[in-house]
Amino acid sequence: MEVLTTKVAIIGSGPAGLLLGQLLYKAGIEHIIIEQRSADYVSARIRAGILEQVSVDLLTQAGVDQHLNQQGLPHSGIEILTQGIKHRIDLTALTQGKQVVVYGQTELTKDLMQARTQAELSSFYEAQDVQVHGFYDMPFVTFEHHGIQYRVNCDFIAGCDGYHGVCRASVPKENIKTFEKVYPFGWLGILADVPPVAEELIYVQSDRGFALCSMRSKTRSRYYLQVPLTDKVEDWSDQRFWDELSKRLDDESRQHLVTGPSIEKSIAPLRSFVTEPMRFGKMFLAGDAAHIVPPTGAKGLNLAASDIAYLSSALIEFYTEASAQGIEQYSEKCLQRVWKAERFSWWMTHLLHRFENESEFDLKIKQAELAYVLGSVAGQTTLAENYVGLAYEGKAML
Ligand code: FAS
Ligand code: PHB
Repeated sequence: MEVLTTKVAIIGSGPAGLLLGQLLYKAGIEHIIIEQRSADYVSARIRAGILEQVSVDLLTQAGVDQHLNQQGLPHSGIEILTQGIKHRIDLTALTQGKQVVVYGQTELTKDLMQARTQAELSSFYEAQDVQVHGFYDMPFVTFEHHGIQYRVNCDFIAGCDGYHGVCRASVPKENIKTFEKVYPFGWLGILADVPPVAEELIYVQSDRGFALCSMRSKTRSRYYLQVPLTDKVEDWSDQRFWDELSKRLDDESRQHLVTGPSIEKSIAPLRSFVTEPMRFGKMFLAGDAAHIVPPTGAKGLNLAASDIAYLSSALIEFYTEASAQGIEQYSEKCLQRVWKAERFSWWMTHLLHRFENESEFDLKIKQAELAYVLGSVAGQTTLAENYVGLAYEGKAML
């Protein structure tokens, strides 16, 4: 058994784990990342695409914004298509100058991994049988790597291991409460090297179901269709995808739609999920390990970033100012922002998707709600300020 010692053991090398590692490194705080998958697998995952301004600011603070500044696409508005008509939400005008940046999570992960390699920081990829122990008093992590058993003694464990990770699962049931809503449909996503159908994202509410027209660059597009949970990705040829997307679009967008072979196609289930609290003694949960949102509000990756803003700030404060205030407040501060993002993501999903058991009355009310939001400055403002990202509560990294 190889025994290692560090200050913070980070479980998971997704955006949350990598960003925490980068911020701790910048503050000179020793840590290790332990990841079950290979580095190639992690860096190839295709997921989110929208960064809130506060997330961009945090990445700048972490010193990994060079590629983002060159390749990221600032967007000052989004379109909502309903009943054949597109309504632009002027995000920047409605939020006193804020915007979002279109930048793929895949690129962000590569930027963080590259920074980590350049700094020659300690990461264990393809770690097997990762287990967390003693997190209420003397934390340590065990795992196997290339046939060698390891034990990592640490001051703190950061559970950045996603929804299916080991950290949350290791908390005694009596110490944790979870809240969950599973949606009766999924998102079929396609990535294709074709120019986007429009300059800005189009969120589509149609009788045939939700669709989303997004992008990764001016030559690479990302599209989603709401599909029944019973669908399998092999049920969907590229042609069937393009035909269905086209049916959900308005005439103008349909004419501009450029189709082509998919380079990735997958179906993601949709759920709302929150863990309370997010700290268990000397173990913290951050990102998808603690919460999941339906991607309709583009909040998943951004919530991981805000958790890490609080957690990195708390750990830096602990080691540089010998203060445990940030640590004590971590869970409460994160959950205030998490629940507001959960609400917004639930609201956008409810408003824009078709639900099987909706009555005609339900549909009329939903249409009236959407008409009010799109037709009122107050309604548009509430959508805009949530979409660009609410301010961080209290002291965070920024
Ligand atoms: P992640 O899940 O990204 O990373 C967790 C890491 O921990 C993984 O690398 C995993 O291999 C590792 N791990 C798990 N168990 C482990 C163990 N026992 N030991 C060691 N390592 C372990 N968000 C959006 O905003 N927009 C989107 O369009 C969008 N699409 C998505 C599509 C899919 C299919 C999924 C699953 C999520 C999507 N999300 C989207 C949300 C996504 O972007 C997450 O919010 C983001 O990846 C969160 O990052 P992490 O918290 O780091 O979790
Ligand atoms: C994406 O580009 O992957 C994306 C954009 C906005 C969303 C969800 C996903 O709300």
